[in-house]
Amino acid sequence: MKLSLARVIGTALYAFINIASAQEARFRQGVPGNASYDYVVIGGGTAGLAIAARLSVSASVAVVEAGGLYEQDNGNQSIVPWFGLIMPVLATTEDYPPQPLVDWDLVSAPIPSAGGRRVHYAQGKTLGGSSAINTMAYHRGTVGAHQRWADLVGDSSYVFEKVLPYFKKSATLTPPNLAKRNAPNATVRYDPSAFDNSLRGPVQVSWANWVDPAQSWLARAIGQIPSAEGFSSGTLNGGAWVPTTIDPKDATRSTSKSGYVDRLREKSKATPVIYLRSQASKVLFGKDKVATGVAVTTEGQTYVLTAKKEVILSAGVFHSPQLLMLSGIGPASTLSANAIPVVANLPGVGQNLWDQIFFNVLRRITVPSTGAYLSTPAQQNVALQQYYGNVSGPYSSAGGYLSFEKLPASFRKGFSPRTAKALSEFPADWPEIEYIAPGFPSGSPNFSTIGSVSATLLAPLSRGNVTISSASILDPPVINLGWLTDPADGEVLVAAFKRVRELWNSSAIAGVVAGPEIVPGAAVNTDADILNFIKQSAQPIWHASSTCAMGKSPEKGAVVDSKGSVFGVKRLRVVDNSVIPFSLPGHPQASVYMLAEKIADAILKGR
Ligand SMILES: Cc1cc2nc3c(=O)[nH]c(=O)nc-3n(C[C@H](O)[C@H](O)[C@H](O)COP(=O)(O)OP(=O)(O)OC[C@H]3O[C@@H](n4cnc5c(N)ncnc54)[C@H](O)[C@@H]3O)c2cc1C
Ligand SMILES: *[C@@H]1O[C@H](CO)[C@@H](O)[C@H](O)[C@H]1NC(C)=O
Ligand SMILES: *[C@@H]1O[C@H](CO)[C@@H](O)[C@H](O)[C@H]1NC(C)=O
Ligand SMILES: *[C@@H]1O[C@H](CO)[C@@H](O)[C@H](O)[C@H]1NC(C)=O
Ligand SMILES: *[C@@H]1O[C@H](CO)[C@@H](O)[C@H](O)[C@H]1NC(C)=O
Ligand SMILES: *[C@@H]1O[C@H](CO)[C@@H](O)[C@H](O)[C@H]1NC(C)=O
Ligand SMILES: *[C@@H]1O[C@H](CO)[C@@H](O)[C@H](O)[C@H]1NC(C)=O
Ligand SMILES: *[C@H]1O[C@@H](CO)[C@H](O)[C@@H](O)[C@@H]1NC(C)=O
Repeated sequence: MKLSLARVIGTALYAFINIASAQEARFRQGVPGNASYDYVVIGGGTAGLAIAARLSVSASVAVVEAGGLYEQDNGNQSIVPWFGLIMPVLATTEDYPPQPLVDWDLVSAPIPSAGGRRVHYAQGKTLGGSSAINTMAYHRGTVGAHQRWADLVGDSSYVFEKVLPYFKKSATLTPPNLAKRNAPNATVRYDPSAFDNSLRGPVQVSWANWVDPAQSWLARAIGQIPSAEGFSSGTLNGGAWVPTTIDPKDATRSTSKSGYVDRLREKSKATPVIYLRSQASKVLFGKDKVATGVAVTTEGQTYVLTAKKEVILSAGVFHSPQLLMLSGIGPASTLSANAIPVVANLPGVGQNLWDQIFFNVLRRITVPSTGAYLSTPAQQNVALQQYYGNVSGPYSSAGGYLSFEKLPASFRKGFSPRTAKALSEFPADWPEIEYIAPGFPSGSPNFSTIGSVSATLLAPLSRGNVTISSASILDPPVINLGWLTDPADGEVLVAAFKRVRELWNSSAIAGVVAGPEIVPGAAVNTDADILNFIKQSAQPIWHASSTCAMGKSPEKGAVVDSKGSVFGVKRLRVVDNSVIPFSLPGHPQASVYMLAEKIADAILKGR
């Protein structure tokens, strides 16, 4: 027994070391120094690697990525699904533990409307970007949200039916393995026609071979209406076990790097040249405001990557607007305040920051959660055998149960007429709230799990902004999250709080709930107290978006057109979550991949 365990671990360790040292040789690495390519992509993240890989089929492509390889720099934290839900980079308080090898260490400006707090906002700084540190939930937006996208940008190719081929092109779905899945009571529902595995989409999407028992109970409270088709067919209503970006072959995280670099490389010699640990400092322009290349610094050496066709900016929601401003594209007042010559006065750069926030209500439950199965070295050894020997067990899973709804009528009675009207302007199929219900080991002999039911605001009316404090790339972007600056958001979250308390009270879980509420506790009862609790405790779910919004015209705040091309200059696009004109309801990574596929296709077709 001991011997075989040692062998399992030994084999895993050997494999791990081998993977780490072989990684750098697995793709073409850029050598610092002036060079010329058809396309230069800034940011090897979620969107950046997807678009670079597709373009490299018929063009030379360079990717400039500030981070290194997460397989080396973050190891199991970024590879083993379970760690993806508990790793330190997810801390949101100002005194978070820094993880500089994989995170940008961004901390927001104080948020006066949310208790004056500063928030650590994780953003992947590694090849793969935020797809290498996210919590892996995979789903898509709604038909109504896509219609709104199409209407807002004046391009009917953004309706759900027209983007569906790009969702399909980016991802492969593996159905659940019911023989290995430990919980027959956690029925998976999905619509196979929402995927097309013959396209061999690089991102792997699957359901893990492990269900958290505590979540299987909490699911009963938050998912009274099960979703018939899962969340990838254009509806988000009711609850479902969400699929995750996990490769079912070995239960490892699937990222833009593992999908669009490692997998595609195996099929084709055409791969981008990747400059690791290299930071772009600005986009360079020639005459007629044509983007000609990118200034890059690698370990102190500064050089120019010339773009013969286009520069594509995919540095993410905070750094794409920063780089535009440093390059002379942004609000003229911000540029002149930082002595940056104006190339294009685009007032919308950095504005229109959408951010979804959530709060938790905690109670005791008597069913153990996943963490309880890993709380002793002996249990961890069993779980390691399940994971490495059988691709199963607690380490193999990150997935959970999600549910979505517009708040029921009984919770809307307190809304001001203004709030009610603002909410009525969202599409009919756009959920206002998402519920997630994980559990954590309690460490108490009296009950096994601290259960958390959270509500995330998916219809926020507050907007933040991103700006700069200097003309230097070495200074981080200044992030004003703007949470709860619109009073409607407070009204909706207070109503959602009461809804969460009701869900906790549901008879479906009464048998496993023990004792009174732990957080915030019964003393928090009036609307004012509830709102104060939310201001003091709200957290980001890391879905910030829309700071370089796509739209019809720069006068109305748009930064790029519906092909991602930046207004007022030539041969420069932005392609990442910053250009989606609003936060789609729910989790964005599937939509970011779709967008990269869609724009790559447009570029390849000469549009
Ligand atoms: C902790 C966390 C959890 C999340 N959970 C989920 C989830 O469960 N499901 C889901 O759908 N979404 C989730 N998201 C959101 C989703 O992962 C992101 O919205 C998405 O990955 C963003 O993709 P992007 O291409 O816009 O940016 P990114 O993937 O962040 O890519 C930007 C890249 O640009 C690089 N870069 C930036 N500046 C420079 C520069 N100057 N020079 C060179 N390189 C630069 C960065 O290092 C990075 O690699 C989560 C995000 C986080 C951070
Ligand atoms: C690299 O290109 C820049 C800009 O074109 C130029 O100023 C510089 O001299 C070049 N460096 C080398 C080593 O050729
Ligand atoms: C579901 O099944 C698992 C495994 O048998 C069990 O631990 C869990 O309590 C069950 N959940 C519910 C809601 O019955
Ligand atoms: C491996 O999975 C099978 C089901 O496919 C299960 O019967 C077996 O018990 C598992 N083994 C371990 C060690 O978990
Ligand atoms: C936990 O159980 C112990 C022993 O039964 C008891 O003394 C204690 O009050 C309990 N604590 C809580 C928080 O219920
Ligand atoms: C950004 O938002 C902050 C806080 O809401 C506001 O004070 C500031 O004027 C805004 N800055 C810019 C550049 O828009
Ligand atoms: C929850 O149930 C308790 C006990 O039945 C009741 O007193 C309380 O009002 C309920 N709370 C909510 C929010 O439904
Ligand atoms: C991941 O790291 C390697 C090398 O340190 C260990 O051998 C593995 O046991 C570990 N995996 C898990 C699931 O913790």
